[in-house]
Amino acid sequence: MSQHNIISMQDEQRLFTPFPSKTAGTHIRSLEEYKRQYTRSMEDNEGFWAERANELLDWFSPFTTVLEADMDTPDIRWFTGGTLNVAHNCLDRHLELGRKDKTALIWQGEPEGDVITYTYEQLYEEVCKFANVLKKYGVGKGDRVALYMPMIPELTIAMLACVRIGAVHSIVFAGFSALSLQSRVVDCEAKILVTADAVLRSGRVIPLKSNADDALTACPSVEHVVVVDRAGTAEQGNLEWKEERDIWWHQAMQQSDIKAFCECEPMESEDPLFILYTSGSTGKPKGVVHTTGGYLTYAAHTSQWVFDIQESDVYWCTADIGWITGHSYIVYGPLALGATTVMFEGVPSFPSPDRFWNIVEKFGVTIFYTAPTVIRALMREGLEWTQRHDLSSLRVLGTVGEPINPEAWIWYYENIGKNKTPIVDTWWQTETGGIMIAALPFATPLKPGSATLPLPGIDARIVRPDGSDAEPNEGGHLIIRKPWPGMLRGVFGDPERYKSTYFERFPGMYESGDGARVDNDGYFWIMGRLDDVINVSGHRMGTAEIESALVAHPTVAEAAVVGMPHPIKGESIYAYVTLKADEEETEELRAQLRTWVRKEIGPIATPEVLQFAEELPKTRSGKIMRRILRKIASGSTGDFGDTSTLADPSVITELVEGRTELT
Ligand code: 6R9
Repeated sequence: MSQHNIISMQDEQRLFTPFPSKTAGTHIRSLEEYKRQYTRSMEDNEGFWAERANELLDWFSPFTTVLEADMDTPDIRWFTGGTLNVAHNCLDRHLELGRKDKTALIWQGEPEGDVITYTYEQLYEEVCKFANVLKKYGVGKGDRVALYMPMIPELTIAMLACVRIGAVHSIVFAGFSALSLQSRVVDCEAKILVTADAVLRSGRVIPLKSNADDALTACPSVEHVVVVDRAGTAEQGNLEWKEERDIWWHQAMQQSDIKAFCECEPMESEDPLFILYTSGSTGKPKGVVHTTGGYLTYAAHTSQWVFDIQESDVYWCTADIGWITGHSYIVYGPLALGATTVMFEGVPSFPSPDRFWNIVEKFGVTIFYTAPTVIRALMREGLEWTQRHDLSSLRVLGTVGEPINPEAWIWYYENIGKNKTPIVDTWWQTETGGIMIAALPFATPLKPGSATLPLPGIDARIVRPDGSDAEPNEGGHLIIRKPWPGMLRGVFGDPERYKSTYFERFPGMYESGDGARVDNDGYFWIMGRLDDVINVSGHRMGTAEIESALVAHPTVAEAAVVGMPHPIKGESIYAYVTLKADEEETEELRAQLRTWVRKEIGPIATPEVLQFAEELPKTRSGKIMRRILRKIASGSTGDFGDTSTLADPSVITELVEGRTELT
């Protein structure tokens, strides 16, 4: 995370006492109640989670054991003996609970007029139909289905259809390239890929199926591709079609044998639910595996307590479903609670920077969850955009993805929440399945820039490199000591990596990879990643991944990638590239290399700055000294600390000069 954030956060002293909630509500309403719940959850951890699992979910058969856990192997099992189905919990049971005609999903397309609302009954029917389509094309329990789709209702429908029949979905963000898609599809051996002809973004039509076609040239497991007609590009003759492989979504759904009823597959609590790939510090993205009973309990539990979702709420999380935030807080959490969830296809700035506020006003959104990068970008646009809209429906605001700088927090609080709406800053990860550290909106006093306190059930600590407890205010590794139901259960196909990434360094604990400190009041201040992962606009990018994309280019000999502070994105990507002998450092090649990365991984991985370097700073044993590269990227020209292990100290001077020439 950027330096200015850390500094301003260390000085942050403001405290905002909680507001009384205007809704009656059954959830936690005071700090005392939070403390009582927290203490109880630590003393009787299994009792606490068993109670939540039974309160929140409908089980076909009750679980007989709450937890079997070995954090060393690791082998974690929650709610064994229990069977359930996630689609049943998100849809079917609500039909009997009087929510048949309640709006489950409000979809706002990118064009203002494209709005579709689904009642719980309508969503149920669509999901049943698509589940039948999947079955018809050979998908069964345990099979993987890859979803590479825009933010359209068919994505939510496809997810729920998969889990209804026990298939495991693996969603690949539609902004990823053909190659990124390919490596994920190959890794999880998906049987079917669901995609769309194109994505609508900022008024443009961006082809999507053509990427899928490119990816599938080397994905032998994929038997069929289901294609949603989002943009009508086929009519313009712009779509390649493989008759025996490709199927139109709308045609498949209209077939006479596709009924609007499909039995739910009873799943064991520990049956896999989905795989979601996320970047790590080394190698290829990891397929994080989440399982059925624990994940859904956790998604529902955190949705209820952190967002205070009530029956009448209109809840909107602005994330893309291609990331974990969308999985847990657009789809599974809110629908398990029977809430009304909003899904938006577009971006905050198109056609104008008041798009979000327009949507809040249009649908009377009461709970709004977004990312600091969005807040910072909209802050820059000025208040004329927020003042145009009636935002008085809002009662809870949230943020996620990266630390929020106090300035952005205060802007959000004053101009969106109008000084009367709590902000929940939620710290969590793809691996944690749901929110871990966050305020409870009508209970926790807030400090701008702090994710505040661990949720009941979560034993979060800061430890030193040797595993001992850090003192208050001492920065260290953020770890979790007790298992929790939403935690990952594996890295798909790679048990060794599962263990070594998360459970090896600190025995018996889950290692998050984040640095943090806890202040004298027990508040957590997240300082960002401690490993080689960059957080660009709230999205995790592994430096190793970008480096290997760069060195795959025929002109590149060596590459090193680091994060650089960025006023809106939090961090952006800074790449140092050494060319092969005889290659020339031209502006054209610089542009080519940036485009290359974009094509290899996707637009979010494009280096903001690409500096040619004769040489990289290395130790005598040949290790690149990233610490120095990070310093130069952030604009510092002196004080490089201990450079005695550098093989050739003059490299630094050259790099600093090279940077100055760039800017
Ligand atoms: C949910 C999500 C996880 C990483 C995580 C941390 C950063 C997320 C944060 C935050 C400070 C917050 N992060 N929320 N840092 N404050 N409220 O973003 O998952 O994409 O896996 O990223 O994001 O560094 O380790 P994921």
